[in-house]
Amino acid sequence: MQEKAKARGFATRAIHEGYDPLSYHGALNPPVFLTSTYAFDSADTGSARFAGKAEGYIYSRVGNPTVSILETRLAALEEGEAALATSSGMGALTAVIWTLLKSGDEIVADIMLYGCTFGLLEHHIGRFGVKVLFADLTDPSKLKAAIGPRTRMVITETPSNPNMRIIDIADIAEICRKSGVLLVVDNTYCTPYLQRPITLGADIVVHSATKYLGGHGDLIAGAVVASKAHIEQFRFTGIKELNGACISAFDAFLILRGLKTLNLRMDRHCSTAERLAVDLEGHPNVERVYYPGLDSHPQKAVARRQMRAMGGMIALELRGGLAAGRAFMDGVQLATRAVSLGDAETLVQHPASMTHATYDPDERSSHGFTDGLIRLSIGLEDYEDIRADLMGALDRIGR
Ligand code: 7XF
Repeated sequence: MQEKAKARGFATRAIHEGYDPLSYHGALNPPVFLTSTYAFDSADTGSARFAGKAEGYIYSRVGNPTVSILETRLAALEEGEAALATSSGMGALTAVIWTLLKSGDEIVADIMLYGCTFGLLEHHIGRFGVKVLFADLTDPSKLKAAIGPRTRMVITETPSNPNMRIIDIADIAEICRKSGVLLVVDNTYCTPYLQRPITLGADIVVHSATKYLGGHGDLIAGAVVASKAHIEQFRFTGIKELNGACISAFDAFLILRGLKTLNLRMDRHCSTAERLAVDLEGHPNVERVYYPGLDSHPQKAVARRQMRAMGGMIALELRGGLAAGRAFMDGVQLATRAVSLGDAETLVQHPASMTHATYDPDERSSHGFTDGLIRLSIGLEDYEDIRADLMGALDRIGR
């Protein structure tokens, strides 16, 4: 299966992997199995399934045929052995952490993470006896220094939400491997079309499928891709008994639909963002643009090595800081003021007061992002229209 999956191109896998219409009455699209439970043909069958001695579905918290198709497809796209779909990106991450760690264990995490991932690690997981050290993973020597005898897991995103730092996955994977530590990479910003962390040495990939994988802003979901053995544990311990974060069959169907156009959408997000980053950098009211495709980005060489294209997310700081940023946000007319990302619509938000409000002001400065930072998720509208909207809002600041 893996060999066959790798032999086919990305788009072909995104459209076909894991589903044969002829096994479902010829239906071009997979059926949505809206069922919570499954009939056993005998008491013996039921107990054998519970004991893991017979194949077959038991209950939709641990498996559902529509969800299985999505899981097969995601594993093929990430080039991992297996996948688990979850009810949210946070559900994916907590299934991994709660399954693998116990009191006394340590995590090393990059200093810049999605706000609720940071909230979990900084404010909550300590209550369960798990210690978290934050290190700037753009510098691999800092990772080496942070790993100790109790470290079990390293967690990072690249590019980091919201300020687009790039972590060299192959480099830190090598350090993790030598130290016997698991590397977890949140691949939400890139999707497997732009970057495949497992092929670079990561052990576990997590996603918010709410974003580009679904692609249409109509669902909340997540996923984990890892070895078969890990996925079994995440399914039967993480989801079944620890967090219960199972995905609905209908959301799995919507993601399968979204995946059919993932490469086309990503190409468009990336090509528009690449042009807009240059335009924004040239505007007199812009202090700084964070986008790995720009020559001004400090880790552009690493980005070019590990990413197919530079993604659809841009962060920027305006001359005039927070007040200018707020005026810019209020000045857009086509872009939507909203959190989340990866949708057809261009979205604009203010991390310090929205997605990353879990970082207090001191944490924001020590973890390296400013109160004035504005984040853009570049949509699929015509480049000229997005450009006119963003440039118009920039022109109007302070007028
Ligand atoms: O649980 P979710 O599906 O919302 O996913 C959590 C999550 C995990 N990893 C990354 C890199 C994410 O960006 C997210 C969700 N981020 C949204 C955002 O940054 O706009 C959430 C809106 S508050």
